[in-house]
Amino acid sequence: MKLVGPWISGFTRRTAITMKLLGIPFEHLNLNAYTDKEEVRRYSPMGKVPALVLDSGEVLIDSAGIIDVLHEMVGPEKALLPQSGAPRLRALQLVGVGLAIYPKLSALFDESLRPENYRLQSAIEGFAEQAIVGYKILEEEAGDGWYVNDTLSQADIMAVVCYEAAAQFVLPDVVTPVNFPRLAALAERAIKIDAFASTVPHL
Ligand SMILES: N[C@@H](CCC(=O)N[C@@H](CS)C(=O)NCC(=O)O)C(=O)O
Repeated sequence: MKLVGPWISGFTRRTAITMKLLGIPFEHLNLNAYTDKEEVRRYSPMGKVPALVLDSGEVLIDSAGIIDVLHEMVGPEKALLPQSGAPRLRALQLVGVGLAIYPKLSALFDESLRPENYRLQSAIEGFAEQAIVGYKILEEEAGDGWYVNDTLSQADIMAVVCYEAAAQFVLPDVVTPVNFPRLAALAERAIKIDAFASTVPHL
């Protein structure tokens, strides 16, 4: 299988972390949706990443659907999501918060690329405010271990992906270990694991 997209795409990174944790081998095609448009479109006609090219040649886009298929490949026992009930609901709630944060980071990053007098300050403030509400939820819900049943799940993966992208690139003055100590500790626990350490994002 081939995974198309760069680690700076949080959606691609969470997919890659999932594949590595599940022991599903893949070839990484480090193609950026914005700077490698033509090449990305060879695999993903709409230019979206991540795209997973299956061994059959079929292509799947959207990290949620891709991860669903990956979980199905390994079966519910190994899936990085509790199988049912309250733990599953909690994991999906937290993943939902992360999935809502990340596009705000992308929007903030896009705004930062505009010449200063073309930036819309109200939009920048709005995106940041929404993202920070999300980080506060993830911070409040974090403990000393992993989020759900102290077993690493999709909730931890998405929270770490969101924390690192903001802390390193998009909101480095706000999303700090001082303001979000539990998220910072979660990220520290995660980075000791190869799936996280080997997918560190670079601009
Ligand atoms: N919901 C999608 C979002 C994927 C997404 O927005 N990817 C961005 C890069 S992080 C992208 O492909 N941007 C290019 C574009 O939208 O044209 C997912 O979870 O995979």
